[in-house]
Amino acid sequence: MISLRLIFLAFIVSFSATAQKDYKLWLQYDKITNTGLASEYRNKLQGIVSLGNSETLKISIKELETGIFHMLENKPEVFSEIKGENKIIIGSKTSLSSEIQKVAGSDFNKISEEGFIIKSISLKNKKHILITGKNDIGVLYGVYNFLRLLQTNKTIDNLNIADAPKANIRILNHWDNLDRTVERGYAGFSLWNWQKLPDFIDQRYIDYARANASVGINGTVLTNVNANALILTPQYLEKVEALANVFRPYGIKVYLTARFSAPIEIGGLKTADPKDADVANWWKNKAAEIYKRIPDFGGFLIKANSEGQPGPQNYGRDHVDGANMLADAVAPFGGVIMWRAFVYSEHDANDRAKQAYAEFQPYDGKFKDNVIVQVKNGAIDFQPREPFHPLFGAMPKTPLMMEFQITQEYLGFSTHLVYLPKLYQEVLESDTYQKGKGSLVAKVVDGTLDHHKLTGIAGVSNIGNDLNWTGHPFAQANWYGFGRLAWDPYLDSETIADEWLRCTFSNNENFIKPVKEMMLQSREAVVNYMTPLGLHHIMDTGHHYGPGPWVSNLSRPEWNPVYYHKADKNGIGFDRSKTGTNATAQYASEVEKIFDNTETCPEKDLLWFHHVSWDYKLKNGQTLWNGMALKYQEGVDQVKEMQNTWNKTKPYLDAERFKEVEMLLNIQYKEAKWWRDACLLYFQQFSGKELPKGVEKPTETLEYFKSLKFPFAPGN
Ligand code: BDP
Repeated sequence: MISLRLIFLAFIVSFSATAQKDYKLWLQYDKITNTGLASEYRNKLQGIVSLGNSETLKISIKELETGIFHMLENKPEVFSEIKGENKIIIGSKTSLSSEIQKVAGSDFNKISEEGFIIKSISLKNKKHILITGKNDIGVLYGVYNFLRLLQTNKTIDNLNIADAPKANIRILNHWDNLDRTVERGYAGFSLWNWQKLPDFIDQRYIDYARANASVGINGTVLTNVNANALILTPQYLEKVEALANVFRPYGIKVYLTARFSAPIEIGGLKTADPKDADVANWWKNKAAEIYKRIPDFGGFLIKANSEGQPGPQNYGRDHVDGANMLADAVAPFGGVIMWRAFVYSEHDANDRAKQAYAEFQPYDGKFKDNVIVQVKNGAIDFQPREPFHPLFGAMPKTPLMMEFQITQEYLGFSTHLVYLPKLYQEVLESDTYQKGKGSLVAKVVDGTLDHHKLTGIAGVSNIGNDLNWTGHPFAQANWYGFGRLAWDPYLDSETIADEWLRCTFSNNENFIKPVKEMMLQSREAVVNYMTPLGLHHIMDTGHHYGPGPWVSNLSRPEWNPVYYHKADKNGIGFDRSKTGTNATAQYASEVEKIFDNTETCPEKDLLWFHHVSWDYKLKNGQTLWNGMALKYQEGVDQVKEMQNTWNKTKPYLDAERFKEVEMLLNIQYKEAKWWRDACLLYFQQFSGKELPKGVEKPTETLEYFKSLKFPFAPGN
């Protein structure tokens, strides 16, 4: 009996240890094992001086206390005035004495409203560390950055850091429904427990805010872009208000999706025509009602006339009419309208990749000042690889906001380890040539290219109520990395991976080096085993789980994979060059020239822009068929490599997280082979060629792969 109880207790203890590690994300604050370093830190961090007592500063103190307590096993004392030496002094600019202001003086010129300064200073010959900003939120950002220095075992001598975000709106888009299902969510149900709100504040909301603030995310759209108007009713607004109150001191504004037909559905009007005075008034009153509850409400995100959602076109109006009407409603309160450019229509016979540009580009300069157009990173839909969206660089008079997908709808759900900052970086570094060489997408997004003040980066959240938040422990890196890149779109994804690994797992180089390598190549691996050489959208129907290149029976042509790969006896690929749909002409002429010609088109994008024969010669001398088959094999081999790497990490981390990732990599390996075999067997029907040497023979038939059905695939 006793031993049974002991076993049970041991189970509980180990279970909660895993849960805690997974749950704590990158804010582990593990004990610093390098004893020399730890004692050095301890000497230099002998207390906290807080110059102010706002909620945000209280959070800053608590975070410092928690971090230092766990990392150095030393609870720092908190003072309200500067005494002795080696204190961490925190406070915003106006709370600093003139003496300290003088020391930090010119650094304030380097930062914007949300920026921070971390500086080693000397006051009356006593050394201290100052963490400040123009506002308290800058102080909090500084505190998280300072703690990261400790977490990553960096020196804290001669600190002189001044940093500020490059985009204003750094926001998560939750595709969360009011019934708590999450569209394209693979990490459980929605965090928002609408039924218990507003009275029950789940600790999760607070930890969510901490995690976001620690990487500089300052906004959250709580609801799905496929919106439900009920969120705008008092019953729900009361709950939204409660969440806004939790997030506010962390610098996070709440936004909602606005269903365009809400005036009819919840307002009792006969129309939602944006030119109708009653409709415009309804939205004005709705905005006033929301701002009364939530004075810092961010604004609305709108998906209109896209995939069946209502919009201004239902009334013969256009996107500008719709966006500007809503912009007027929120303008008096400083609100913003994020209007999505994700549009395509089954009634438009044009190449789907061209439709958003065709529709939106002519609107350039026509939106009100508080409208920002939200554009997905590529012209189709969050594929493992897409060339950058041609709207970037084509609407200089309109603020454009980047929309990345963090949740892995098309990248293996939360079972595949894919480090997405690599993808984000590739897009942000792309050159639009809008104003000649160097007109990077990042410069469009941060507003520097066209001098826009309203700027933003959105990420479709991968967060749910799973213990580890994101389904896969490594998917936490995608949340983290998104935040870091939204703060600074010029950061290197390798640096981000390094930071994240150290904060989440260990500072041991024997762990960091190989695992970082593994993360960095994981994105190329998924491209290889799913959609090499520019293939895209060949995932199975609806749920997008697993391969489905054969699917051809969906009602809308552009929902069928066959529309995208166009495989036939002559070859494979979508001809978007001059000889085809001429989508290449939507890019600046320098870019157009590169993409238009098979000679200059990067091979990674070849089949995105060109239909080439099975015998087409690739740069490495292989025929296209052989090269493609070898890429699929390479993807599988890369996952095998990832498994080998992971297996060697066992000594460096807790058994539970080791095991979790080990199991997930096993699934990924199985599914990579599934992708390879299913796609190659299917395309082989057209190429009529043998698999080249080096590619493993499929163990199942094409019929078998086609017969697989997943009626309950998540996120659908
Ligand atoms: C697609 C998703 C769909 C979303 C849509 C969107 O399959 O669930 O509603 O994008 O972004 O990727 O609106």
